[in-house]
Amino acid sequence: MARPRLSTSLDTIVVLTGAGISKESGIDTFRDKDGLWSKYDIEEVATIQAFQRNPQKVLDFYNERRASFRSANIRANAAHHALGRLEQEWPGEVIVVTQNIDLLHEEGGSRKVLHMHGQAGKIRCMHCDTIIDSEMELSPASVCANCQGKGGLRPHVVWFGEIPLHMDEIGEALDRCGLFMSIGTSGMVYPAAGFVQQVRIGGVGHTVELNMEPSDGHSLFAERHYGPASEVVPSYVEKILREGW
Ligand code: BV8
Repeated sequence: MARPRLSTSLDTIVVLTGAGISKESGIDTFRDKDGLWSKYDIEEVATIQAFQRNPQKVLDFYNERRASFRSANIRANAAHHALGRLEQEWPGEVIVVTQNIDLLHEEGGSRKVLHMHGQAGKIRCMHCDTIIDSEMELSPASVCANCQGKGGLRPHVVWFGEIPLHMDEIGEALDRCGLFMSIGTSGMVYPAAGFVQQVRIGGVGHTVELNMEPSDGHSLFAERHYGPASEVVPSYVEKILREGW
């Protein structure tokens, strides 16, 4: 494994996060033993085909998750706040690329957040492409306030088979970052799971995995620390602010 080069304060840091960073905030992950995909079938609730086949079932799945994110006891944890501190105190740019659809990074103080799989708090009309913040309960009978179209309102999330958001900006950041951190993701879903490879092949960055357990792509990372995000993330942020990587 190549020795990581010394960081410079001009380095851009890219942080990829997945459901594991929000687990300690009370949001279910997908693939842990009690995770969402142990209760729901991806093909039934998280594809465009599922929405076309049975929109009510898909909308009920997201209505329930959207409502759960709004409950008062879902708060940013120490890992989210540590990344907010990193953005405030690191002299270079810090970009959080999250697969998560919650707003806990923003609550933790991160300002540059790219939600590549969309956001639970937004809805999109498939007739006029309007995207708005909305807490409304969605149904196939819901009417778009912009175009008055019916049956086209969906959560603004990226389903399997759909192209993730902000891919050009993410790719450019991966190629120039000095540090790529991957936090709380199983490394099972592409293209996010392939970002570490892109940094190793096309970029110059040092690669670090911070997770509860080794992810699918753990061997691709130059440095790995395991444990709950609320512990490993603050201590790793402390280390890079003190001495770089
Ligand atoms: C696409 C919707 C084409 C919102 C989600 C190769 C290349 C490209 C595509 C593919 C490919 N192979 C297969 C594909 C297709 C597919 C795919 O990857 N399938 C998988 C199942 C094999 N990908 C797609 O369809 C994507 N689109 O490819 O378009 C394209 C692409 C690029 C350019 C042009 C064209 C679209 C994928 C997006 C699907 N939508 N979510 C929502 O409902 O939330 S994905 C869903 O999985 C969530 O977004 C979730 O975040 C994501 C990944 O899961 P994780 O976040 O990693 O969560 P998981 O539960 O799996 O793991 C949690 C981890 O945390 C575990 O490791 C655990 O140990 C750890 N953990 C737990 N507790 C803690 C912890 N860590 C720290 N502390 C703790 N306390």
